[in-house]
Amino acid sequence: MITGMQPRSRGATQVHSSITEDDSSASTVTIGSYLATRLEQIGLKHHFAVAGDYNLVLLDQLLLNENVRQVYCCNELNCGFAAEGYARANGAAACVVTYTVGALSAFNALASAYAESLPVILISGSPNTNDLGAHHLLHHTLGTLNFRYQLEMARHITCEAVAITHTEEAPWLIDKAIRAAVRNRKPVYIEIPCNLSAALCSVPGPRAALMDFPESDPASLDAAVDAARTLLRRAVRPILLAGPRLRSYGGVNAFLNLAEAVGCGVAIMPGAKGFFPEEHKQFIGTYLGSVSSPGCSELIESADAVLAAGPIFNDYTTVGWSAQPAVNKTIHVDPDRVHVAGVTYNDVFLSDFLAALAQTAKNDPRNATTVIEFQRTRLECAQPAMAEPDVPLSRAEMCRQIQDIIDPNTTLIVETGDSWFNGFNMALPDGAKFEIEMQYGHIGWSVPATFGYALAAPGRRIVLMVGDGSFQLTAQEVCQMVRLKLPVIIFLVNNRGYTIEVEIHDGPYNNIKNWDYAGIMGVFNSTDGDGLGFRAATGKELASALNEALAHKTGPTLIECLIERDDCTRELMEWGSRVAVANSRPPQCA
Ligand code: DPX
Ligand code: MG
Repeated sequence: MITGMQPRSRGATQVHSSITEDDSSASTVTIGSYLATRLEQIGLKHHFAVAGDYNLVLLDQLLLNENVRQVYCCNELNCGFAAEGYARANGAAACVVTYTVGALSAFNALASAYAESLPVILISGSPNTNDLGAHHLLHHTLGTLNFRYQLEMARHITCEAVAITHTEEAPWLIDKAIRAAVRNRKPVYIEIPCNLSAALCSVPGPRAALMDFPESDPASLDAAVDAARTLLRRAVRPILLAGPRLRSYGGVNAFLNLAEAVGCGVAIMPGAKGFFPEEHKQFIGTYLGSVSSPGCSELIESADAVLAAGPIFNDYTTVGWSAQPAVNKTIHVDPDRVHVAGVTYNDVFLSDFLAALAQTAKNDPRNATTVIEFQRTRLECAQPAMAEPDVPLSRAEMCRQIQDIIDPNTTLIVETGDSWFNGFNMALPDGAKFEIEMQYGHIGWSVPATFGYALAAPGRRIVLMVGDGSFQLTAQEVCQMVRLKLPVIIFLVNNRGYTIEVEIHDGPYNNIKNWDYAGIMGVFNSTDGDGLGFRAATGKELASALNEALAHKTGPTLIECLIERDDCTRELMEWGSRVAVANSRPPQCA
């Protein structure tokens, strides 16, 4: 997979490609073929697509490259989310849609990729270049003569948006966009007119040109490392906190090295679950203010130095602005700058900073105070007891059984809703992974994202926890898991409504129409699919469905878990009430 912001040499060698860099036997290729080669060069084995007449020739061109397989989605929102999920496992992704009717739906998923720092390349077909100056009204547009609006809209949700209008410019513009995505770990947009996809342009150059990561400013890096080292050395009770941006910006390994060099307690933010081994002796839990895992928030809040690597402190993660380490004791490591006790060091990249600080910290005495305190004060949580097999299924029993199937090869994907909190409480053995879309929080994200992730990680056991309300947004993408025979296990939590919203602010709008979720698999199977659907109303039924799911390798298994509407986590209730208070603050007088 591709990882972000690696030093120059490492970044270039991590890409897998079957392409030889100096294959210059032909001097021209089609623009579509150029694009396909570039996608292959940055490590993609698949791209996602929904067909439309503005992109059909482009899709033909992309099909000619057999190393980057074309995968279809039911709609463009799902197509974008499938790519977003693929990028989580593979490091980058691409999706191809048609003009406006397709692209505007995909924009929502592209915004998710922006918020979650994932390099997703959205490619949209667009009108024939001859129509631009010919005063032609075109289908799939706003019915005006303006064909620039899509590009302009894309600029707000990408780090680079380009529209190809001439063949000669195509290589430069395609490279400009792809390089920006790879460097910045953000989505980009490329618009290709329908009559240019098969037009000729120059052959692609070496892939290294796409992977030239910028380096930190040496003086700024040294100053930031010195300041951070001083703060950590002076601290009696230092803590390290892993944040959600750590992986995107290539800092996971350096963070582990730093943690071991400093020797202190290490917590994770919920969006960083899986970025630090939970079985590590320095691990002290998940920090989420008053709903942190036992013993964790007390240590963070009483620490005198907190190094937060790639954190996102928003209203949700600070639990309605009630929990955030004080600036004067925080080393806040952003993707491209570092703040030490309120002083900002610009042009310092996260992976460079963590690696340099780890190297320096090895020369300092280790400080295990917060680890020792955690071990002294932690509450030993009792393993939840198995429920009576025939009593109605509870959330706790559902989670107990899901926990049992999480092995080192599992990726647990959790959707917005109480599935977040159920997921936070799961213990991850070393090797297990966790995916969450906590910054953007678009319900329905998880179904197509799981589809994309499963394609990119074929050897892993993929487990999804998704609520009924979320599932109703993007349910049809399960049919693509059926189509490609992906053995994903889906726990569909049917609590008859938007329970998280019930906890924040209840009303009739939180009730949803019930579906026959288990039965939906028959619809998707039709005559040729092999998905399984089960409904579990008791622990015994869940255990039996789970056994079938684990043995089933030729398609997804959906297990509808029937839960009482108000059977939610304690953490959701506490978090929901605090977020509700923050949301309802009256306007401040000037
Ligand atoms: C909404 C949310 O059933 O989960 O566990 O029952 O809450 P829980 P469900 O999937 O319901 C989800 C629901 C309606 N959020 O509780 S979290 C508002 C919302 C959003 N994204 C979009 N629309 C509305 N987050 C696209
Ligand atoms: Mg629900």
